[in-house]
Amino acid sequence: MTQPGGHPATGADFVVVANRLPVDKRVRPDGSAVWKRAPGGLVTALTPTLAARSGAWVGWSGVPESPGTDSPGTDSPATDSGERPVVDGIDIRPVPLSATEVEDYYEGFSNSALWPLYHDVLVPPVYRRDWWETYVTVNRRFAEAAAESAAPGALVWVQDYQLQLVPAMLRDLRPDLRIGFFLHIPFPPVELFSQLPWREDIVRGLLGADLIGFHLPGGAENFLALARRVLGADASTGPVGVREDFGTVVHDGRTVRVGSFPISIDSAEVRDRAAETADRAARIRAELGDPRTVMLGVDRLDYTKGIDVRLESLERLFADGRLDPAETVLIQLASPSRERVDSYIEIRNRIERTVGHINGTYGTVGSPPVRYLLQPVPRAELLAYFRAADVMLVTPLRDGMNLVAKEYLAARDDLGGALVLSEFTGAAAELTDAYLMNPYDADGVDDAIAAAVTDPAEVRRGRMAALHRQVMDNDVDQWARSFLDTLAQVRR
Ligand code: GDG
Repeated sequence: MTQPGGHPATGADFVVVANRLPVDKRVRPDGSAVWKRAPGGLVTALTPTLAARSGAWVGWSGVPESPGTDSPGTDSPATDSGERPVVDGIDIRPVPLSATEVEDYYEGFSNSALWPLYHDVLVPPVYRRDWWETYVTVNRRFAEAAAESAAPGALVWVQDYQLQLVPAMLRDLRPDLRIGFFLHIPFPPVELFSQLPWREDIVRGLLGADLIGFHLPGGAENFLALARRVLGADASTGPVGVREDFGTVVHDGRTVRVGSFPISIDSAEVRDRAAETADRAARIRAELGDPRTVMLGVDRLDYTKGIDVRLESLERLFADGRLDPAETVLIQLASPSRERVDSYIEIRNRIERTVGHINGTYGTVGSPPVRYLLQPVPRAELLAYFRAADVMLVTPLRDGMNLVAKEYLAARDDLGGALVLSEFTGAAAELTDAYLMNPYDADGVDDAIAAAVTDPAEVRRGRMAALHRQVMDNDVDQWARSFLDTLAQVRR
């Protein structure tokens, strides 16, 4: 017997659990739903694995359910007239969230407590018990949906900070599963993490996994120290199997592996699609009046991304006469994000004030030096901007990895351009030939940007050749394989 998804009634062999589904749900006026594939790095990376096995994806559609369908539990996980969608061979398992749950679990606990706590407390985290309680409720709903979706002995891969309780909840429900967890954002040191009133619950939640992955060895080390401190667990760093950068935690009679797996992008796809945008890239430069230097920033509008850092540096470089505003344009593409969270409203206001100030002071009526877009741009257009930019500015105050930096490098198989990169990104650990800088050191930021603009062409080209090769040699497929191969080795 098969379910609507075409998979055996016993479930899928490989299940991804993530806050968002890899598809967007559109509701037609007649109330019926259409699902559209939403392209993203994770789904691209996992599609071959999902298609090769019977794969399912558990996640939220991005549309809050109206009251009345609130908290339906997992007896009726399908939200569309009982029919579960299958998109590109992936069995889609929607987890419904009410509008209130989106506010408390997603905007509240995930993005107003965990996100700032894990990013160096750049803004003060807000710890509210009602948000925490909804986080627990929603994590349980995801765990139940995963338990229902998985075949006996299946591999389940849980993603990111919104779902840190799922591994332990899922293990309680289904001890037969092999469970992996990957954190896409930084993992903070014990001294910061200990602020969290529910710190023990989070550590126990994560330790339900067989394998916990971070981008960097530093995140893994922070977690080991935390497990030792908070639970008194036996946690040690050291090689496990063939991997050097691994540690283990012994908890509840099980050995949990902890390691680093730096994520990447579909490098060849980015390179090939970007190469097709040469005409559009030339037109972008022409539309700007063919300035000598085009600089580019591409970010979700987030206070972690240091958009203010690069704008303030540009202003100093103009004021000090190190860059000429008549010959320089900065394109800042900012996609709106978490727009109802206070700290996001504040950073947006700050950025827009600074853009206005720079343009008011250094622009002419026809040519403001900063071109700022507060809207997502289509993928092909984004790639054309990468090809048009002489200098890419990636200046976060803290970032788990930063895929934009890697996408820019993959897009530049012409070996043009230069990358200015914050040391406080995960990407900096691998991209050592970039113009690296400390975003807290104003002089250092100015010097790095000035060097990226003025260094001789052969120096810039040499750096770009090394960086482009680095990204081409380390793609997202390797990332996924390395995590899943390690997880598959876990023996019960
Ligand atoms: C989290 C971690 C980690 C951006 N604007 C547009 C657009 N984008 C795309 C980029 C890139 C993605 O969004 C952003 O990825 P990042 O990695 O830079 O940042 P986060 O969203 O914060 O991601 C981060 C990541 O997870 C993966 O583990 O690297 O550290 O914070 O792919 O290209 N895409 C389009 N239009 C835009 O305007 N089409």
